[in-house]
Amino acid sequence: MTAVPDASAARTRTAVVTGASSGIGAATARRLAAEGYRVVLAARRKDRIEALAAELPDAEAYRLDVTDRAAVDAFAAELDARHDSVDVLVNNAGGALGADPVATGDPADWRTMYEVNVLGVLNVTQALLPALTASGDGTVVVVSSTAGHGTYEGGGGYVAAKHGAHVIAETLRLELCGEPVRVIEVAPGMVKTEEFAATRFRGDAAKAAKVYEGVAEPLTADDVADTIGWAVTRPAHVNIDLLVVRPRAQAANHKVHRTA
Ligand code: 8X3
Repeated sequence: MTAVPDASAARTRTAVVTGASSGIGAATARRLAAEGYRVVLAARRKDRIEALAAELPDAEAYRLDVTDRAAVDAFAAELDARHDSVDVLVNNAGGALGADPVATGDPADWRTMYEVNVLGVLNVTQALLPALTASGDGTVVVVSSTAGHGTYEGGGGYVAAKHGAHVIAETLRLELCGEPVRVIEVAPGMVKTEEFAATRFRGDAAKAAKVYEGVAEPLTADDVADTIGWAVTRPAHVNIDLLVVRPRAQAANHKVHRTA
């Protein structure tokens, strides 16, 4: 594995990972811990992140709903009060609800997806930006999706929200040009995690399984964490603007090779 940039410096570098209770978030927390970061695991399910934190050499769990701005501000204030540095923020919390056509999609689902995938990223990024800037070498990662770069039938609200996450990354990078903060967007395609499709289809295991049916090797959470770990550990002057990662069997969101 590659070394954390400026690994010769005495201080330990800290990475905050949202949505760290499972899937890509948990895998990213493990990966950054392996790279030598102190990891702050943030998620709604405290039992899960506490269990993961206990496995890692230097980690702590913080119960956080990224859509709750007051809670996010309190989180940032607590890190600040402890004089904790924040060197890396991985905005991973997000998800899909439903796969209905635009004609029949539930506006409540669209709102929820906008809140977590867009306003969640905005909340945590705004709250931690002063600390990231003060670190002198900060990195903001936005885990978007290939759904942030193209659309597909039934994608509806999720595609709209992930386009929003992509726009945050693009705009923030422009606005921070000249500041010591990189903005990296990682856009995964089909990733088989225990929860993404199950959540999207509200626990309907058959519908969730259909997403990956006949796909020999969808990406795993570790595959995506590997790309995040790589991008974050490039030298400070190297900004990986956008990293799109898909399984070989998926040439586009609507073009997936499936065996019979
Ligand atoms: C997940 C990719 O194709 O399910 O972010 O929208 S997709």
